[in-house]
This record gives sequence, C-alpha cells and structure tokens, in this order.
Amino acid sequence: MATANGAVENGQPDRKQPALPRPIRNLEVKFTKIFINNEWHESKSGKKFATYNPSTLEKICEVEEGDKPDVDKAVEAARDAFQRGSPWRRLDALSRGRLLHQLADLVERDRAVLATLETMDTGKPFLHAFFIDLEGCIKTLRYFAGWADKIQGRTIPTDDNVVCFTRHEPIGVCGAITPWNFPLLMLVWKLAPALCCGNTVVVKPAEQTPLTALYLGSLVKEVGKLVKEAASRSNLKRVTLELGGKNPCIVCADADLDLAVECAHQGVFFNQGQCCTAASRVFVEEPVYTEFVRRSVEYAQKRPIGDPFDARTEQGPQIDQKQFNKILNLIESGKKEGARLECGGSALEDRGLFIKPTVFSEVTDTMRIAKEEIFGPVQPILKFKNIEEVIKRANSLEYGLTAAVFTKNLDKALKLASALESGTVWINCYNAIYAQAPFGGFKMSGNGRELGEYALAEYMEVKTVTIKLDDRNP
Ligand code: NW8
Repeated sequence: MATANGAVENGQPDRKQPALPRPIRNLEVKFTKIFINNEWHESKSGKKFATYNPSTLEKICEVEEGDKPDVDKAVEAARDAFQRGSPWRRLDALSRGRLLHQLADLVERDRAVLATLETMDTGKPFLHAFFIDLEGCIKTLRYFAGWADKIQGRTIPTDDNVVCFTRHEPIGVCGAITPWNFPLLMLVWKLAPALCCGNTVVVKPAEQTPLTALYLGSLVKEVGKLVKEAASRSNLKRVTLELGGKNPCIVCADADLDLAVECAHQGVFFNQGQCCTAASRVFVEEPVYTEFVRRSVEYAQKRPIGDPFDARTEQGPQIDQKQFNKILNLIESGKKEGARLECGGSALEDRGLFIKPTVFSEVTDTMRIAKEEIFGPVQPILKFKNIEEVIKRANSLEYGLTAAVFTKNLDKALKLASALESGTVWINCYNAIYAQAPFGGFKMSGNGRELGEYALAEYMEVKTVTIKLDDRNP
C-alpha cells in the first residue's frame, strides 16, 4: 500500500513507467564533433574514427578523434570555467541542482532518441537501453540534483578556545573516462555527482561507443551557457575506479529455487554478459545442484537472442570482434579443462558477433572460466558442500565487486553478508542498483564509490577552518 507521501509499507513502489516506445527509425546522427565550452569543434589533427553497429557490422558514422591538444583545450576551458568568480562558481547551490534537473528533463524528453543511439552503438536490446540505462540516467541525475544544496560541512568541538568548522568544496576539473558497456549510464554516474558538487568535467567516452555522450553534450548546451564540459588533470590526481569482477552468486539448498535460477540467469546474461556485476561464478549447494543446472539450461535455451531493435530481444551481439574472440577462446578453455558444456558453446551461425547463451556445469575453481572475467554470455556453475567452504572459495580471487546470496535463512544471509569480501552483497536479488546506495569494489575491483551520498566524497575537498577566539574578551 502506498501512503500519501509516496512512501510504501511493503516495498512495492507505485511509480509509473512510460510504455516502451518504438525505436527511432533511420535516426540521423547529428553530433559527431568534440564538445568544448558549449561549442562543437573539429579535432586539431583532423583525424576521425568510425563507430560501428555491432549488430549489423555497418559503419554508423565518423567521429572527430580527440588527442592531447584537444584534451588540453578541453581542460583549459574547464579550468577557466572553474576560476574563482566565474559564473559557474558564483552560481548558488539551488540553481546548480535546478540545472541538473533540467538536464534530466531533456534526457527524459529525448529518451527514445538516446535509447536508439545507445542500441545502435552498443548492440544492447532497445528494451534494456530504454528501461534500464535511460531510467538509471534520469534517476541518477535527479538524485544528485537534490543533493546540490544539501552539501554541508561540520562544526567541530576541539580542546582549545577555537571555532573549528569544515567546508566541502569542489576539487576542480574532473576527468571522466567511461566504458563501452553502459556508455551513457556510466557517464551520468560520474557527471551528476561531479557537477552537483560544483566541479567542471572533461569526458572521454570509450572509442567504441561515443554517440550518447555527444548527444548529451547537445542537451547540456540546451540547459544553458553555464555548464561547461571538459577532461582531466595531472600529478597527484585522485582516482576513483570501478573495475572488473568475478562475482560469486551463492545458492543455498534452502533457497527459493525459481527465484535463484532466474536471478542467476539474468545476473550473468544481462547486457550480453558485459557487466562488471556479472554473476560469473554460480556456487550451488550440493542437494539442489542438479536441479539448478537443469532449470538454468532451460532458461538459457529460451533466451531471446537477435535484432536488438526487436522489443522481444533480450540478448544482442557482443561489442566487437576482439571481445567476441576472447569469449570464444574462454569457452574453448572450459571445454578443454573438463567442464561439462550444457548448452550453447559457440557463436550463432552466420550472424556476426552473436554468441549463444552458454552454460557450463561441473566447473572447478582452477579452471580459467572460474577465475577470469569472461565479459560474455557464459554461466559457469560450481558445486559446494558447506558455508565455510563457499566463503573461502568466494573470497579466493583478487576481485571483490559484488556477491549474491540466495537463502531463506536470515542468519545464514547475514553471516555471508559480513563474510564476503565485496563492495555489494545482494540477498535474494540481483543487480539491485539504486541511485541512493553506494556502488564500488573491494580489493582489485576498484577504488572509491559511485552513487549515493558516499559518491559525493570523491568529488569534494574538505577544508578545515579554525578561528582562534580571543580569550580575554569580552
Ligand atoms: C542507476 C542505475 C539503476 C539500475 C537499475 C537494473 C538492472 C541492471 C542495472 C541497473 C540508478 C538507478 C537504477 C545495472 C546497471 C549497471 C551495471 C549493471 C547493472 N542499474 N538496474 Cl554496470
């Protein structure tokens, strides 16, 4: 039941989603140049590079190729925009928030265009581009828009007669380097908190997938002349990194097996397996192992694969030839090292970069498919006998991004939540990512956090101001 203020008693939000629109047919790509200072620039070198549609292998367009001089120009512009007394620095916090909300409004207005561009550039299903990537972008922008005028320092009692307080100030020019798997969403995860804190930003999109970032530039231009976009700075730089994972997904014998099978399936196959969060080590407790494998294979064999613009499609092509080859190579290693191939195991015949949903059972910890990030539609299923053992095995790799646990036993769930070495632990759910909750890696999976209040810290300097009071007065 929803309450009057929109809060809910039982976790079921009463939000309305727009219906899935048609993708834009024959969408013309308008923005292919380098966006600096609200203007479109050609690259200084005159060089361009092509971007391809991985679904058809056709060239979409040529994009201006930035290099050191172009980055320098962008950084210079971002520095100027950050100068003390500049319009951006003088802007009050509420207005900064309003600009982010206006950007969210424009992303919402052009949501179908952006989702179409994202699908053309990445090959991800339009269904997901629209409902997950664009939904996540809009929510992230609005979440950080709300933070803009709520960033506060502290007043600190000390052991002297002083007034001591902190100010949370923007760092300056931030560089954002974004990956090709969620080009727009990962950009917004960086852009929104950076701008919310009053920084300026230079963006370097992944070469494979620059189009939505460029389109976002055109929206920034619409928001007003105040927001300037730019790239990164030098020595002693602070770095926030979100890296890879080989994420354990632990299914206990007492789990709701339907739920576990479905979540593990979506968890590994979502986005063609090209997710840092991919559930790429599924540990299943012995008594339910055979049944789990049987149902997982059923799911994999039914997964709709094909034209990403078809609304029924859930799996598109891999991003490029290099990733495609790497995945097939790992699949071959699984076969050679003695895992049992349950289904898939090869590319779709005559269909470019598509790979069949692949399930391996009887996987052991030393096999390459159990140790290396595959970044493709491959589900390795391992067997475990008890909790202590599975904790040790789950924690045995250098990665530590996410982990998932399926059990109905609360004590077991909380024990695993504390024992697993990862930045996120999902219990009885998967890919439960929220703008309000921090996301990031333990160990080699990264540094710092994105999303939530914690993300703000990455984009702020803390300044301590101490004022000695006059002891003799009044
Ligand atoms: C930002 C992102 C989300 C959101 C919802 C559902 C499924 C999968 C993902 C996801 C704000 C609010 C919601 C997902 C996104 C990125 C990665 C992996 C999974 N994100 N979602 Cl890398």
